[in-house]
Amino acid sequence: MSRNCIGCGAYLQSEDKKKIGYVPLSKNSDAKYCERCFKIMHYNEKLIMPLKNINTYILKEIQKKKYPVFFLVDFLTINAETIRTFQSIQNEKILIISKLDIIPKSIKKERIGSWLARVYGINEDIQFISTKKKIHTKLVTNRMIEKQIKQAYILGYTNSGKSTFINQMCLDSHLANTKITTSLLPNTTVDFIHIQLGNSITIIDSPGFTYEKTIYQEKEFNLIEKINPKHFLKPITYQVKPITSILIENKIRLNSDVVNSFTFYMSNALSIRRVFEENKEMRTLTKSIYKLTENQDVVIKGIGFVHIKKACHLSIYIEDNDFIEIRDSMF
Ligand SMILES: Nc1nc2c(ncn2[C@@H]2O[C@H](COP(=O)(O)OP(=O)(O)OP(=O)(O)O)[C@@H](O)[C@H]2O)c(=O)[nH]1
Ligand SMILES: [Mg+2]
Repeated sequence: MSRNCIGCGAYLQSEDKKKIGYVPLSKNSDAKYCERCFKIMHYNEKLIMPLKNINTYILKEIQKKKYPVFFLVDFLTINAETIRTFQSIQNEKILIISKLDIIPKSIKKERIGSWLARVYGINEDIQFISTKKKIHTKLVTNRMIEKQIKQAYILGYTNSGKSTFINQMCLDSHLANTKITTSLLPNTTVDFIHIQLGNSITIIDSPGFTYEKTIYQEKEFNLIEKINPKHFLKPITYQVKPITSILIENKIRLNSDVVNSFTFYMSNALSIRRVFEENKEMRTLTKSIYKLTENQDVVIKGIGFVHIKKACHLSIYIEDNDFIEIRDSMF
């Protein structure tokens, strides 16, 4: 009988250790979890399975069934790519801003809603949740009951908190005692997982959409962990002059041609420091110059954004321009 891992959704197999769903033959007959999930859960091992063409696979699958979609995006990963993916979904859908607990208290939810409509043209219903703080974790099940929906997908980019949210739904409902694997690293869930909450509701967890490119390499576990904030964000402001630049993790350098103010909205675990513009240590990065008007944000895809107060010519040194997006600020 074919079985899937209840932690990540992979089909359990004992043929290829390097592929998803592997479980040693000796354990195959009664295993519920694959070896990778077992190691992540019990030994906190850092195991990433790169998934090929996952975005296309997800979009194709959800089109077949047309079930409603609850799409999670956390505050720091609202960007043109994540929103484009949300907008490409034809199913009935709701945008959920997850990890509400990391959003600085100074930013009001209403402001985020109107800004999303203005900058990204989001006209759909938007909701906020925090699984960590147990805020609105019954939102999906309540909606489903109210609208008599029997099946729904939980979608979102990798690490947006889908599986953690579903595990909480199971705890809340007392109707399913299963535990999906969650972790700080990307691609934890590798296939769809159907969770039956009692007789009337099925929640479907999904593999996360992945970015076309990422600023970290596959094995930069330390950096990947730092990017994901564990607590609420403390925005940090730097007053800058043209002779100084700000360097983020030796990967991105920002320089303004006028005296300016940069406020960083990204994980406080990341290294952000001042360097002299003449410093040669970043020679390998490519420089591009952007003309910014007053109060714009520079988005660094997958990491967060920097609020730039004054109009300027902003030089950005980075490995690839695709990580950068300039947008009107919510401030
Ligand atoms: N601060 C905060 N962190 C959260 C919250 N929900 C989930 N996380 C963390 O976000 C990380 C990713 O969570 P997952 O549930 O594995 O994310 P996912 O969307 O299922 O990721 P994939 O399976 O890779 O697509 C984990 O380290 C979680 O602990 C939340 O409400 N607040
Ligand atoms: Mg998951």
